[in-house]
Amino acid sequence: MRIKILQSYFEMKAGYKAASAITLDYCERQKYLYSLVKANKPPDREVYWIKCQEMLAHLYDCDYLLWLDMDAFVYNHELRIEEELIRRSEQLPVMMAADVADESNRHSPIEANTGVILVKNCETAKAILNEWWQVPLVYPDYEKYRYDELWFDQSCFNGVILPKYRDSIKLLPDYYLMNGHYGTFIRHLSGHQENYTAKELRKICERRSAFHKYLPLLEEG
Ligand SMILES: [Mn+2]
Repeated sequence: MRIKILQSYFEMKAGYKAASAITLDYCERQKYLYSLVKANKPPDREVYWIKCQEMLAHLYDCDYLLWLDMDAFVYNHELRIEEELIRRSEQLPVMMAADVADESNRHSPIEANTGVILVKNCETAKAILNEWWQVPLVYPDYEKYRYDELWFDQSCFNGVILPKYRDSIKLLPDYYLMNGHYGTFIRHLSGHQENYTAKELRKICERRSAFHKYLPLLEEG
């Protein structure tokens, strides 16, 4: 089984170099493919939307594709995607975690967080990604999410795609496996404050000897 992790950035913000270096090391250790793509801003919407297009473009040389936002990284390098994620996905085309950052920030436990997405290379998954991209073009109520209305792609996913494809999407209530600030396998350091990702990542790297080697990447900003 071929597995690929995909990350994409528009601007290399503080913390992103370290987050991607950590995930690249994980992929080399586990013999997974890894792609880090410099994104172009789409002509008709904010850059957050590129995940739909980038995932579609990468579903050609792998059986499963794992999208990680740039503020996400693999925390536990011993765990394997086949065992921890794919086995839990029940063969469904898409698996995501509930939109919970931690137990004091349970944003929307019955909806999905789009920062970490496991996609099976199949026609239904491609249809989901295509339709997700089309949501603000097809549904007038969602047109505003192309630009400055939070949370862009995630609002469109939860408003239209999740209800429509409910039987094809595994939504993990135990979000902390593949998402959240304290994720046991994958962590997603989503936050509003300036440089939240870099600050939190520095704390994590300082506390774990195996992650000390990434501290210089955090000094560079
Ligand atoms: Mn994120």
